[in-house]
Amino acid sequence: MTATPAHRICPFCEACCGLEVRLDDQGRVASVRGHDADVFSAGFMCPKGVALKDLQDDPDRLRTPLIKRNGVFEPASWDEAFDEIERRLVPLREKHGPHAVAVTAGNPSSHKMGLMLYYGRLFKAMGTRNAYSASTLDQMPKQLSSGLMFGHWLSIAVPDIERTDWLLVLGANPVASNGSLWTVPDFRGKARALKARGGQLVVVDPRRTETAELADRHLTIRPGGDVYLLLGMVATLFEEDLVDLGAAAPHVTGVDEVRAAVAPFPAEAVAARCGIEAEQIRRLARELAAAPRGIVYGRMGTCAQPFGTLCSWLIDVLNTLTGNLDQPGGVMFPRAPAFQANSEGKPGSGRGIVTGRHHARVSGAPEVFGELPMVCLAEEIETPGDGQVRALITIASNPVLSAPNGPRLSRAMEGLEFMVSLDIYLNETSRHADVILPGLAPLEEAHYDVAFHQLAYRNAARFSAAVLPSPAGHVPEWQILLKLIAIAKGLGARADVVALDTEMLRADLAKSAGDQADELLAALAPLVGPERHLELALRTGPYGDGFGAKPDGLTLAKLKAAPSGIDFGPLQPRLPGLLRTPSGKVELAPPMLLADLPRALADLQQAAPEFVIVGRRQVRSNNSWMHNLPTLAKGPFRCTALVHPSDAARLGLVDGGRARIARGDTTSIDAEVAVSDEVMPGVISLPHGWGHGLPGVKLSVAAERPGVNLNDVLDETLRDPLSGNAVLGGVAVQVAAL
Ligand SMILES: Nc1nc2c(c(=O)[nH]1)N[C@H]1C(S)=C(S)[C@@H](COP(=O)(O)OP(=O)(O)OC[C@H]3O[C@@H](n4cnc5c(=O)[nH]c(N)nc54)[C@H](O)[C@@H]3O)O[C@H]1N2
Ligand SMILES: Nc1nc2c(c(=O)[nH]1)N[C@H]1C(S)=C(S)[C@@H](COP(=O)(O)OP(=O)(O)OC[C@H]3O[C@@H](n4cnc5c(=O)[nH]c(N)nc54)[C@H](O)[C@@H]3O)O[C@H]1N2
Ligand code: SF4
Ligand SMILES: [Mo]
Repeated sequence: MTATPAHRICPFCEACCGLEVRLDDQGRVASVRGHDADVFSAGFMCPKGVALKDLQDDPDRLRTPLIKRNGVFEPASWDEAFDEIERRLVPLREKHGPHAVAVTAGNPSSHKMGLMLYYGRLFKAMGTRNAYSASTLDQMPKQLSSGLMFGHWLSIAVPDIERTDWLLVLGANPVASNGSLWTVPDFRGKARALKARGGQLVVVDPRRTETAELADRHLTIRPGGDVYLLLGMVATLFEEDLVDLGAAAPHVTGVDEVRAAVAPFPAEAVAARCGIEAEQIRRLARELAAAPRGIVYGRMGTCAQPFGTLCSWLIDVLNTLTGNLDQPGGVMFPRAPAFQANSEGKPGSGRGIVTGRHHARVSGAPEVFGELPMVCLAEEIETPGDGQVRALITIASNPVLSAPNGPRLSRAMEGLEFMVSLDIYLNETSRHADVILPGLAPLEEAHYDVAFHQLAYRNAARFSAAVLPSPAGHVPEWQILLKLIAIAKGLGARADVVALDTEMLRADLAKSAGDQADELLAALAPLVGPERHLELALRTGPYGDGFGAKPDGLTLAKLKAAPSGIDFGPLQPRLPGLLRTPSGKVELAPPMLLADLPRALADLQQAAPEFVIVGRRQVRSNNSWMHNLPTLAKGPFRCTALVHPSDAARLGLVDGGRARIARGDTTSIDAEVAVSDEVMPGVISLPHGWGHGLPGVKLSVAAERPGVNLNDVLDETLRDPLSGNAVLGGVAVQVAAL
């Protein structure tokens, strides 16, 4: 075993734990553990981090490109694969135009530096309106509400958990998920510290989750009821004269509009619909207002529902109205060392954001943050006519399992003229591809977390060098993306992509730095690719050396010399400099959101569905793709449907038996039942990302216990109309014993 461990930021979830990797004498991974000295995660890790070893060693992980010939995948050289793509994609684009090629980017795209820094460039080079990502299965509502309120899609306020006194967690399960839109390794430890100093943790969730187990109080809520709970809380603040904006007051506009808008939603009017008594709703509002420092935090459960954007907005309205916006112990804006878009440009105001610059051809859904809703992809492929999608490029994306109505997407993909998957597995989605291009394993590449330091509980920077050498000739993902960019630009599959990268950067710099572009480019030499972007971002970032202007400032070399990372301290208030709204204020009452309230009021008059399904994240699982790693796959079967004992009795379901879960007459799945009062009556809970039993998939470990795909019974016609986000919970189903 090697004496000195290597350090690697875990690429699997948003917590970004610093890990310590030891190799054996043959250069194979011997052990993975938490890196105690890591300035950000202090030794914390979860079982998934250990699975880095399994991922490295997984014989099913693809090591060479595959080309499908006569329906059979054959290994191919990189040149053959890129040539094939050029041969088939170029004429297709010439004939049908750029919108005929759709591109999807999935979750791991934000966890690998090479993908994160280049997939947006591919979207742009393709010039297609058919750009899709996991964002519209996930967090687009929060990005939209934050963009409207603060002026930038990435100005997301995160809980300052270490200094708060009261934390309401709504529709999130950070003990299992390790946090989302909130980079917070060891949530459990931080929650315990909150309680130890006399603070309170309150959880609102249809299920008594691992996080609820830790809470001082757990309230169950009817799935989809959050918008009403939140409106009732905001209304209570006004009715009971509890509004006090504190230090943010001079920077906020729209308080009176919010007061008027929430008046039709007093706690008593919304209580039945969310299944929380009016007195409890009022109590939550009072406690938040009374806490010296308090926070409302919401995540997947509040985003992936028909009123996702309203929920996301109301959460920040509550934080703002109680003086907890941009204050220690409230929700605050990180200032990441690199790539933090809202640290760039003129501080204090900007252009704000817009949506609907174009619309989906079939549904008319508005473009949001440059993307169309993932739930619209299938119909864009199926529906003939001008602008029909005929080719697809998936980047670390498995929508057949991760998007509602996977079977429909599968059928649509079969009808494509051409499909390319950048993926490390032959799985439920990539099996439909004509060419699969595998990325390097995480340990074979350097990493800086581009995305998640922008959402972190504390300001810090870490860099991981590659732990293992990359196999000879393997093209790294940033170069794969550049190859596709070269093909899109007509430069051909054999283009020198490193030179292309330099030319693209030179063009960017000419826009941002004018005359100094060449000088900057020279200063960045000899770096290329992602590390060159990183060096530029660090040095021009908020802690950077400004290329010599601040000699003590940060450079990539300094970061590399600090294997445990560099800490920049707790979050600091950033108003008003952070704002990029045209008004230069926090827009508490964006017209687009107020205009959506009548829809909520109309829905309030409807009866809630009797029996609904929700998802369930589990510690040993990560979305759709880690069930092939033995260390995670072992143990009890986890793709079980939780039902409350009262529902089980009513429906004749027994623990360990099977249930048919159906939506209407056409779609159903059969799942193993686990009877438990963990879930509230009227709700069935099934994890997502399973269903590996499809033909043509090469996942030998996952295939042993494939589970069923929750998304097979979800409804792709449901979405939050503002953000386009899919509805992944609270969907009405019929359940029967088998
Ligand atoms: N019902 C329901 N559905 C959900 C959710 C839910 O809560 N309920 N959650 C949603 C959310 S939040 C998200 S983010 C999405 C996630 O859904 P997706 O964005 O589809 O992401 P994953 O399911 O993680 O699949 C990742 C894909 O990337 C591949 N991959 C893994 N590592 C690499 C790599 O290093 N390089 C490349 N090129 N490929 C790689 C995997 O093999 C897999 O094909 O699922 C969504 N779907
Ligand atoms: N172990 C593990 N970690 C992960 C992932 C994983 O798959 N496995 N995925 C990663 C990804 S991509 C993401 S986006 C994050 C997500 O991180 P979180 O949002 O923290 O994770 P979820 O478990 O989806 O939490 C959603 C919670 O909402 C509840 N819920 C469902 N419907 C409703 C509702 O209508 N109202 C309310 N109030 N609650 C509701 C569910 O019971 C669940 O407990 O996790 C990340 N981390
Ligand atoms: S919590 Fe997330 S980042 Fe940390 S070890 Fe687990 S998967 Fe990796
Ligand atoms: Mo996600």
